[in-house]
Amino acid sequence: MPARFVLALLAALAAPLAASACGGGGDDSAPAASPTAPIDVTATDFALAPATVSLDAAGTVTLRLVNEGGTTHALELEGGGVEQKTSGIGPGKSAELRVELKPGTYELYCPIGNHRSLGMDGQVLVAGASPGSGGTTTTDESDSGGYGYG
Ligand SMILES: [Cu+2]
Repeated sequence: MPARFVLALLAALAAPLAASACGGGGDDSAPAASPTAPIDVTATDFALAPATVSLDAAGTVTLRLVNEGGTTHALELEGGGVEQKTSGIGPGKSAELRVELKPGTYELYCPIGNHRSLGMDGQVLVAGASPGSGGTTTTDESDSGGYGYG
């Protein structure tokens, strides 16, 4: 098989994937969030960003905690029988938490000290779950039409 034909074939196979991943924008330089890509959660003193992570499908996801604070932080995910956490992550370091998620709402927080009560508190919404109790009580209709991954 000529090499040129193989390349064309690969391009044809890859095109639908690229189109669905970036919404047909035609720009493959911007990484689009997908269920298999790590989801970055940045820790600072004392907040998580984003505090709310919305996923449009259940499945296995990797949450990556990036510690941009000045003290040790960690990331814990809890809910629906799941409870997993990273070990303590020093300033400037990161760690990944691979979790199997079902549709629903999970708590996401820093389990170190009283960091959660200081503001390192959030949630993960899977497959269209509504924000649970304790979250911000917005009645924003803008989240009905899709999910912004920034
Ligand atoms: Cu912390």
